[in-house]
Amino acid sequence: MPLDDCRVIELPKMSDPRGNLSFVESDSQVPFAIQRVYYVYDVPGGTDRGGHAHKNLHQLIIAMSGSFDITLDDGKDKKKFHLARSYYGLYICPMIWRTMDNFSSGSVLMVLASTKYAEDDYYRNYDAFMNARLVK
Ligand code: T46
Repeated sequence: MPLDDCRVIELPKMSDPRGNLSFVESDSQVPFAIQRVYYVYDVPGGTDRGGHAHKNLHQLIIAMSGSFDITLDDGKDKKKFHLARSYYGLYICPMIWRTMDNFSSGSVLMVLASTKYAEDDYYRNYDAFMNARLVK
């Protein structure tokens, strides 16, 4: 799938003087059924994460707190996104190499994912990812 299929999705925001509320439902705000939620936190300053692609996984990444950058690469083009609001999510389709950096102090990166964890869904080697890209 091309990089253009990845996009920032604006989530519903129920604005309220008591505090705002946003929500995500399977096959509604996201184009997949959600099977897993995980989150990354306590990231030391200057750390890079990611450096892999998924064969079949669809994901939505939300900055629940703080901010960070995500760079997406489909083997041809690259695009960088800055996530800083919990009512925006970055949808990432399969076969996209991603790296995350520039985490602010106290940031929390949450991911809604279309499948349970499976290590064999990963390309953790860029050359292997590029070879697979060429045959797809
Ligand atoms: C991604 C980015 C945004 C599990 O056991 N279960 C899980 O659900 C996940 C996601 C990871 N793990 C294990 C696998 C590794 O031993 O946790 C360890 C750290 O995972 P990783 O180095 O892949 O973490 P990140 O932050 O580089 O990447 C993660 C996701 O793996 C990946 O799908 O897109 O967040």
